[in-house]
Amino acid sequence: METVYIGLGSNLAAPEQQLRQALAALAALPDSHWIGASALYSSESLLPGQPRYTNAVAALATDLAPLALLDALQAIENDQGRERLERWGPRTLDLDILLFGERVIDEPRLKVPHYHMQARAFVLYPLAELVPADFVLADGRTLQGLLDECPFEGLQRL
Ligand code: ROI
Repeated sequence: METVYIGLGSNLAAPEQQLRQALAALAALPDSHWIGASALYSSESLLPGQPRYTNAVAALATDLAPLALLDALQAIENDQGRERLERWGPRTLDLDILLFGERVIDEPRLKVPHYHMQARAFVLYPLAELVPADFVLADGRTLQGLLDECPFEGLQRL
């Protein structure tokens, strides 16, 4: 089994409820075991003019292959009414594979570690609740190093 970290985000249709429903769906994924989830965090959208986001990170142990996990996450997004209208648009639910064990994955549908995670407080601070303080990413960077570059400012722990 590999340990995977999944970023959750929502800024439409009762975001806290969307995240709680999604966490329950993640806990029920086949061939996987629940490890835990961070608190929920609220922050402004990185793109102006959108509602605030609620974000969290979940940890699972899984025997699913990366693309099978991605398919399962997209099915959960779709179940919760995700409509893919515009890239970066507001969404009922976004599920991103942040880290997949130690793997570096570079496929058209899936890049891991997730592209933007290194600079996003709403990913790094929840992730830091789930991993040891000396956690090292597949590319050698430490989580602490990323946190040092990424102010907590603007993030509200719910
Ligand atoms: N902003 C926040 N705070 N949280 C998100 O999950 C998020 N996701 C996005 C954009 C629009 C970039 N901004 C975000 O895709």
